[in-house]
Amino acid sequence: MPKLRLRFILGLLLLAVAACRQQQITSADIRLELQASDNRVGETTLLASAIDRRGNAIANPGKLSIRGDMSHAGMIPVFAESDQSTDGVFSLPFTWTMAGGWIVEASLTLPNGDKAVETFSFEILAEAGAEDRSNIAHSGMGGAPSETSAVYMRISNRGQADHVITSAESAAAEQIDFHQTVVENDVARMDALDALVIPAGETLELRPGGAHIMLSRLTEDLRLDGKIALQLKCSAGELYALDVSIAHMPLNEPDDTVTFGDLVFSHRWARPASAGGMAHAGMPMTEDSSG
Ligand SMILES: [Cu+2]
Repeated sequence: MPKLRLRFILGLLLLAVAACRQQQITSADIRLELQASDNRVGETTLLASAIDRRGNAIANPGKLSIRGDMSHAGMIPVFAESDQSTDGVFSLPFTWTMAGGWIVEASLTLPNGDKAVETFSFEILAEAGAEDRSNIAHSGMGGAPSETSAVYMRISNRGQADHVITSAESAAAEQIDFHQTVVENDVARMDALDALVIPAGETLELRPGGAHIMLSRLTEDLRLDGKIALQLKCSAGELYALDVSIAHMPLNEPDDTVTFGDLVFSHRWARPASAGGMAHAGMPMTEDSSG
């Protein structure tokens, strides 16, 4: 039967393709594995390997880059990199800088230039005996990887009196808080701030690893290159309506300066995030999240 013969030839072809691929590994042939030696705040060793289709670690698979981000968006990412593996296992020193949910992205660049990228989530516990160091409620922090974001900006006070911003609102998030990242003994934690104070004649810079405006329980996706509206309220009762650009990192010299009385707002940006997660279930679709 010609049909059977055709199948036989196809089978041979597939075998030949598979044989070729084992010599020239591509990202489609492998999956990445990642383990941490310790899941408490502090130093750890990440063990990573590239596994072939038969379940074996591939020797010298290429160069591995690691990026660790906290689900809590105000934190500075932690990086690690290595092109040295032993019996196919990379061993990378890494630091969990804070307790909470982490997303670790492992990116392997193969010798042929192909990239294999996978993400892993970790739940990191506080150091032994230090469980109550953070005064932030962790309710919104452990869920889906990106259901929080943080807003950063510069606020300059050109006046003679201090200004105090007491609250913030946005249609993009159900909960908005002011946070301050504090690093103590090489370990970062979050403290809640009652208000943002801009002393007379000074500039307050909200930045990753410092003070920031935390957006929790997002109601819409914060898409790269998009904008959200944010309203800040001053202790004197004034409202400052601002737009905030969605970006991965600080924008260089943006032309977004807005002045309200003594206060000058500029360099406003927030990290991309998706509403996702359980909190979003049953929410009406917005124009932005329909795509
Ligand atoms: Cu925060």
